[in-house]
Amino acid sequence: MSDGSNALAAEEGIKLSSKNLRGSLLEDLGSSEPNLSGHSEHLLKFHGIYAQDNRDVRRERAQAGEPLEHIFMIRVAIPGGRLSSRQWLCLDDIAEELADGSIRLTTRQAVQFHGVLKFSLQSLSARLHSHALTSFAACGDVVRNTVMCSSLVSDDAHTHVTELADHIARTFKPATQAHWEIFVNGERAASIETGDEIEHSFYGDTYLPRKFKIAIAHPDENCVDVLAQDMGLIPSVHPELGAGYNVVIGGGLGRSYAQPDTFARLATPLTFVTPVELDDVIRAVLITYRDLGDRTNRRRARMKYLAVDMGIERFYAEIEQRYGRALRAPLPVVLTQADDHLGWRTLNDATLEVGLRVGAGRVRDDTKGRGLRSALRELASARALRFLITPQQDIVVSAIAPEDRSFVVEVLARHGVRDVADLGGVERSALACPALPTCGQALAEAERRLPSLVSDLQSTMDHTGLGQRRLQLRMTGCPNGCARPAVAEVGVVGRTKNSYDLYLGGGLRGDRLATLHHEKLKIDEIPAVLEPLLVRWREEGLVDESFGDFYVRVLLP
Ligand code: SRM
Ligand code: SF4
Repeated sequence: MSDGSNALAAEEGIKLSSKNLRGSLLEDLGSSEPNLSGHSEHLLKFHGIYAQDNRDVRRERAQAGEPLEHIFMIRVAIPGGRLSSRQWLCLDDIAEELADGSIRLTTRQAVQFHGVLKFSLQSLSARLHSHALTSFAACGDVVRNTVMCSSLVSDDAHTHVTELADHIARTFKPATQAHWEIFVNGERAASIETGDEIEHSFYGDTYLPRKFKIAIAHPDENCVDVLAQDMGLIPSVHPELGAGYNVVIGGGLGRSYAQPDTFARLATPLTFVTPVELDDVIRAVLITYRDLGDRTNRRRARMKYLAVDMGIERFYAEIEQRYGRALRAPLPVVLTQADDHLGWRTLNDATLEVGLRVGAGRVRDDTKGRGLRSALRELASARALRFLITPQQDIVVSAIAPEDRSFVVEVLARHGVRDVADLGGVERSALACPALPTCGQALAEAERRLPSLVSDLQSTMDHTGLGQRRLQLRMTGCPNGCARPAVAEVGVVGRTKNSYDLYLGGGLRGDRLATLHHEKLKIDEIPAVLEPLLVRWREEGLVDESFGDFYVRVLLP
């Protein structure tokens, strides 16, 4: 809800006066200051860049009267998470030379660099550009990186959707040339005129009220958490119209403790579309959101609130009006499971791929020159492969010739990359957001505390006799929910510096929200709270029943 004043959020004015996302970014980037002005920081997000500071040293710096340690995070939008060997090597070089030495795979199949200095932002962007990569529109009030099941990307059987994430990225990217002027050429390219007629797209001058997320699910599995999205596309076959997409809309997981009328919501079915109708339906939904979404309160500006506040029927009628035709009824949405894409698999064209676990998405070495980062670098240097980032922060190395299997196995083993068979049942699917020290919104640790929580929970599983049964754990440093704890079997959500809320009962199909089970637990208390529930799962659970399903069937009060 707005505060009643209906005053536009300050960010709306910044967008409006930004000259198509330029503002004074070029001047600010050229100054000798290590940071940028507030207005520029907001605009920077549209270019995929977040101004941050190293929160580990905040206090000691303040005590010493020193300024913040200003650093930047750059998010590279990678539709469907698909990269070539050359692109992977480019990312690896950047991590080494311009960032903190790590490549951070995200829950939306993008890549983040942390710890970048202001003076490196333009050269980093130019390097991305030279490898057909960009951070533009990875953040900001626009269509974000489109997520797509990695099996859809690599399977021949799904060639009709293989290019869809790229297509959506191209079609719904803002038209402005600002990014290329400011970050790639350094100055306005001579051939570029800045007339509105060239730069104007359906976004208009103030873009969307907030971010907008699209995912394309596999028809048979839900690794993308399709119902957590503003818009989900599920490839489906209509009995009369043939192949197309079942469209769901209005999902989103973020909440705010400060604002009790914020909530997580699963997307609801809108319509079935044929491939030729798809762009028009996406555009109609975006325009409805653009025109009617809340621009006064950014905490309540996501499309899910518009859908709920307006009422689904009226909201759908508004979309239909902008679409200009009646929307067809959707097909039933049935989600059965989520594949983690780990381990070896043979593709239809007889090439191979191997999915590798990446703890909290952080690709780095254990020691200099040895570890996952070096292993992937060696593979990318030696062969023309495909690297697919998954929505579980993992990586699939694909397009491996059958005769290269032993080479890949040898490289991975030499660098100590663990085989999927050696992963524990908790570790295998655990996710965490970056949280401290980079995220400005973090209330508590997440990524850095994940390994010890995984290990403690695995011990609990072991001594309760559950051993390697799967338990899906997702941890975040605040309720924004970046690692999607709101749909996890076990969601651990930062509440204060030293406490977490425990959510239980989401599931592997991603079709159910988890329920708040216990508030303000210290992290060390979590295994003990879970233990009696796990014992009952072992004793009373049905054959192959997951913990999330058991919790909802038996334990939920
Ligand atoms: Fe997120 C904000 C990291 C996926 C909901 N998210 C942030 C910021 C940029 C913090 C900030 O605003 O200052 C985090 C950067 C921290 C850092 O130091 O890197 C951040 N979000 C991430 C990533 C990297 C988590 C990860 O471990 O992979 C994911 C990057 C996605 C990408 O590549 O585009 C990421 N964020 C998500 C998801 C999951 C998803 O999209 O599938 C969600 C929940 C779904 C949703 O959007 O509802 C999510 N992030 C948020 C929110 C809450 C938004 C809301 O309106 O409810 C914020 C806060 C905000 O936007 O103001 C946020
Ligand atoms: Fe930051 Fe919160 Fe997202 Fe974690 S969930 S990255 S703490 S905004």
